[in-house]
Formats: sequence, C-alpha cells, structure tokens
Amino acid sequence: MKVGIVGLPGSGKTSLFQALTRGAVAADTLASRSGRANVGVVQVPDRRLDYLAARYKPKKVTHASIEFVDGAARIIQDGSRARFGSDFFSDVRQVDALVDVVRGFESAAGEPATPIKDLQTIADELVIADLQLVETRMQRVEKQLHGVKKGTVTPASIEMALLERLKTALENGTSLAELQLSHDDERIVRGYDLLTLKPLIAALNIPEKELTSPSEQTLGFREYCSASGIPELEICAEVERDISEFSDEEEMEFLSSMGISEPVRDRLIRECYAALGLISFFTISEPEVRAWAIKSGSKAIDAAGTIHSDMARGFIRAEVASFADVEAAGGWEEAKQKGLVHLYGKDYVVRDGDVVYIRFHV
Ligand SMILES: Nc1nc2c(ncn2[C@@H]2O[C@H](COP(=O)(O)OP(=O)(O)OP(=O)(O)O)[C@@H](O)[C@H]2O)c(=O)[nH]1
Ligand SMILES: [Mg+2]
Repeated sequence: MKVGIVGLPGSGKTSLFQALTRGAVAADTLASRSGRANVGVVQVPDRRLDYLAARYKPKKVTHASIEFVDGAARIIQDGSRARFGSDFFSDVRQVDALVDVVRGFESAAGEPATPIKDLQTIADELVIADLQLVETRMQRVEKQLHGVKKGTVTPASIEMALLERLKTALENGTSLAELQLSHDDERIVRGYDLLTLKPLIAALNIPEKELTSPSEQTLGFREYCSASGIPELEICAEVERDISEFSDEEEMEFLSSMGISEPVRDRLIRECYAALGLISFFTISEPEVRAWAIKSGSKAIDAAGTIHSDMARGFIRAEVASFADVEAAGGWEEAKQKGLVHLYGKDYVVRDGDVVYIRFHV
C-alpha cells in the first residue's frame, strides 16, 4: 500500500514524513526542497504480531508496511501570483490514498492558519489535476474515434462517453468519488490514477500546546471534515518528528507525560487502513511470522493469493483461528488441540486478526 502526502507549501509534509519514517531517510538527503519526492517504507505497528514473534521466535518477522511519498509542492511564480504547477501532484499519482497535511499553526512569515480554506484549495487543485488528465485522455481517444461512423458502439466510444461524464462532473467542481460508477466504468477508470477517486485523510498540523486542548479553529475544522465525510486527525508534526528519534520506551513515556496515548504514526496508519478498507491477517511458519494487509471482505482464496499465487491456484482448505483464540490458548498448536482452529473453503470471509494456514497442492 502506498500513501501520498499532499498539502500546501510549508504545511509540515516533510516534518510528518520524517516522523513517520523515524528518520529512516537521512535529513541531508531529504529532497523536497530540491523538487524531488521523498519515499519511505513504514512498518505497521501491531501488538498481535509482536506477540506471535515473541512466541515463535522465527528467523524473520515481517510487518505489513505502508510506503509514504512526500510530494514536493511545486509552485510556479506566475507574474505576481503563485500558482500550482501542472505536475503539482505528479509524485503522488500512483498511490492508494492521500494524506492532506493542513497548516494549523501561524506560519514563519506570520500568516494566520486558515485550515478549512487550505483544505478546499487542495481539493480544488485535485479536481483541476483530474480535469487536465481527463482532457488529455479525451484527445487520445478522439484520435481512435476518427473515421468511425457516428453512433457505432466501440470500446473507444464507450470510453469517450464516460470521459464526457467525468469532465462534466469535474467542471462542476465535483470530486469523482461522488459519481456513481458502474463496474465497467470503474475498470476503465482504474488505469487513469484519478486523484479525486482516492481516499483522502486530513491531518491538521497544530501547535504543541493545542494538542491537549483543541482551539476553536481546530473544533471548527473537525466539524467541517465530519460534515464533509473526510476522516480527520490532529498532529503536531514537529513534536512527532522530534520524539520519533527516541527509543520506543522513551517515546511512550514522553507521550504519556503529554497525555497522548499513542504516537501519531500509529493513529495515522490506522486511519489509512480504515480509509482503504484494509484489515490484517497473520501467517506463522518457522522461517517467518508475518502480517498481511488485505481488503476487508476478502475471501480465503484472496488471502492465499496475497501470500503466493501458487497457494490460490492449488487452494485446498484454509485453517483459521482468531488471534484472540491463539493468544488465549498460548499458541497455534495449543489452539488446535482445543478445537479453536477451523477449516474453511475458499469463500470464507477473512476477519481482522485471523491467523491463517493455507493447505494447497500444485
Ligand atoms: N510552529 C510549527 N511549525 C511547524 C510545524 N510543523 C512544521 N513546522 C515548520 O514549518 C516549516 C515547513 O515544514 P515542512 O515540514 O518542511 O513543510 P512542507 O510541507 O514539507 O514544506 P514544502 O515541502 O516546502 O512544501 C518548517 O520550518 C517547520 O519547522 C508545527 O507543527 N508547528
Ligand atoms: Mg517538504
């Protein structure tokens, strides 16, 4: 899974990126000032995986992971006015979700925070970027339609009709997420990487002192997001960046002294998971204990395919126990002895926290 960090210049994107990646990308190579994107992989923290790792001591422990892309905010000076470059979002095209970092602190230049306006600005820019993409695509399809008799239904004419619909919606300033797309439409649209179809989470970057007592402005922003159906959370990117350099123990101590129950990384990752409709399942083997991310509603056969295509092809049965049962029994074998491991066919719907063993034959 890949998540793109977007936001107006100076909103705290790179600070958040550094906090998330815990300095894994050295500060001197951080690239956004030079106009390139920063990319870092973050392990999804999971207490359940920690338990399984401690219980089985495998050679390797593999967390589910999320790749974060810190886009460079490309602003073009257009006469006296700054505007977004056409490639403003080019770094975050191929992502599964977007995090919009919104400035909730007074800027270094003394500009007060205008978070709702900034959120709308990015929303508008996303619509404009999609409109440009749709228009470019239309020009290409137009060529394919050249010489085809009017009224003849071809793949190109179907695509053109869909593009017209997308264009009309975008010209009205509508995010494409609000359109009702058929299954076939979705298949066509998938290849375009349209930004307004991606789930978006708003991260309001607020001053440290407001973390424990939200300001009127923060409350207003929360309300706006909630009314607009946008998942929202508040962060203090600078504090998070600084504490991300602590050890785990130091970090927990510091956070609890500030009245915060968990680092923002964990919360943001959970929000991303939820926005994408993802859940985790686990596999245990001698060489590796591993957490896997999968779409909620996926079946045992999909879980098998996530692990290895051979497992899906030769699928026989899935042995499944809930993590809670495995933990309560003290391990997989112990759960089995207590009759807590169940056999399911390929249509079994995987639940968050399932420990899965696929029986297959190729
Ligand atoms: N007061 C305050 N300043 C912050 C906070 N987060 C970031 N900043 C400062 O804001 C400035 C911009 O932060 P960055 O993280 O570089 O922002 P950015 O969005 O990556 O900026 P661009 O890549 O230039 O668009 C830096 O001087 C940060 O130190 C915060 O929570 N509070
Ligand atoms: Mg930056």
